[in-house]
Amino acid sequence: MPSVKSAVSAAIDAIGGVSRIGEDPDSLILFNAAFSVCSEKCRTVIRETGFSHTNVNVDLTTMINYDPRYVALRLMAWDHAMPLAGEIAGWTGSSSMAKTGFDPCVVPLLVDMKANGGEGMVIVDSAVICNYLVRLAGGALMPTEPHQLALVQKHIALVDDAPHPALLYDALPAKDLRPAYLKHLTAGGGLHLQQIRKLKNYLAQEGNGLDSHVSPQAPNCFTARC
Ligand SMILES: N[C@@H](CCC(=O)N[C@@H](CS)C(=O)NCC(=O)O)C(=O)O
Repeated sequence: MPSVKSAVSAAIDAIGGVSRIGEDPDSLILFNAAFSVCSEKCRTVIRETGFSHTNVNVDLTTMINYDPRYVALRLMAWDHAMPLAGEIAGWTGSSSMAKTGFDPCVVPLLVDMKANGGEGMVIVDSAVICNYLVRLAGGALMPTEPHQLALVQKHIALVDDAPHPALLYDALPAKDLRPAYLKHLTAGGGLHLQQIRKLKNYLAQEGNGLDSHVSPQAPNCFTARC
């Protein structure tokens, strides 16, 4: 298994889009996408903490989030006890990791290079990342009064479980209910199908490094996605 540090370098080589913010930007690295609600939550919290960090802008429109070098980094946060996204029956439109499982291909993702005695730790899921950052900052962003705290937690859970806009369209192009100007952006077979094609191409590449995670029944598929 590669180190967190080398997995981060490989993912950054694949993605680019690096901005260094503050005086000590090497400890915290936030992989996220500009037009992603989950990413926006994490960007807001990290900004509020005032932590220096490296921001890695993952351009979802190019589907670079399916690159095996990013997926390999993300899989470092998977504890294998959690089902993969797609393995839990029933489509709800929610992208809550707790309810729908671990998705190896999405943003946001945080790396804390100082954690685990300097070995580094990969943290995924926006709610988990926000809670982690708040704790790292000493908790000051969270209320201590129990009812206030419960209210904040309720709001976090509501957002986490709300049907995700990106999941509300395109799985079946005929059910795409978006306005025409947005439909136009993903014309030609549906975003979902384009994503599956991109993923299959990556998985078919020699030495993609993901062999142990690929479905034995369908060798060019992730169990989770295809
Ligand atoms: N529960 C996850 C959801 C992550 C998620 O669905 N991310 C979306 C953007 S908000 C994504 O990366 N989509 C890209 C794709 O599915 O290819 C979280 O809160 O982090």
